[in-house]
Amino acid sequence: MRTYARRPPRSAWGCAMLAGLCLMSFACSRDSCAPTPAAQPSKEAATSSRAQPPADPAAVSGTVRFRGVAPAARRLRMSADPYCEKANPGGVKRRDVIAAGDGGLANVFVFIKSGVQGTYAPPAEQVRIDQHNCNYVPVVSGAMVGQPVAIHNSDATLHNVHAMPRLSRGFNAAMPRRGMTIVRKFTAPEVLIRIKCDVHPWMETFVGVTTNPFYAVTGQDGRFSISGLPPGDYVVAAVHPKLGQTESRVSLLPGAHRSLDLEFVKP
Ligand SMILES: [Cu+2]
Repeated sequence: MRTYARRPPRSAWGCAMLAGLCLMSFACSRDSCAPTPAAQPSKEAATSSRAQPPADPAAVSGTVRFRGVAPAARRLRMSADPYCEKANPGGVKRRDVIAAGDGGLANVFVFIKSGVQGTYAPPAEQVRIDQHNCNYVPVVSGAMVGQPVAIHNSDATLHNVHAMPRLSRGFNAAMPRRGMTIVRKFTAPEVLIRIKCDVHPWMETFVGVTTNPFYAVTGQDGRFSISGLPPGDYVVAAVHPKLGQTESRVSLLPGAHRSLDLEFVKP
């Protein structure tokens, strides 16, 4: 099982500064989720709502599957940039929907859409996204509100990183040299934020930004695992950059390890 889940250090549990953002819940359409602002909490309320590590944490894990006919692979035309063409001898075929033989779907952002109580501080650990051989790696990642997102250029060519969030401030940064890194933070929860390259139109990556650490990204087998959860009733949502969203409810008792499978159907 391979996920890209990121967890904050234990010392990061609880936050007051992010209380206003953390108390938002999500309202989702097919393609994206936007937070529904809650009433402004008082300072006392913010302090009292800090989440504590659960004594007997629960977990939910399973597989996201795709059922249907996946779109055909597209051949990427990189001839506009000789560096990219040389870095990908023979060309590249892009598959927007990557499903294993049993339907396991890669690159799905799975998160707790509602039901999480209290506030969580973002970890200091950077989420890393690389530009390598004229593609973004990984395709989907996750970050908490306020967590540093480092975007690196491993290529000896110009990339232009263009982030297009709806709820945070966007950015548009030229990265002309190999070895450059920019670090940015998103200030509001949003699933998913698209980041593209203005030089190479095939380059795009997606970041799911949440107010808590309970998320994961499916690997090639479609598996995900979210652990460390307090007991509660949750809505678990899965968002794929091209297929939209699906969700399911799950109730977790203390220490429970529940299995949950999610499915995208495309006739
Ligand atoms: Cu580029």
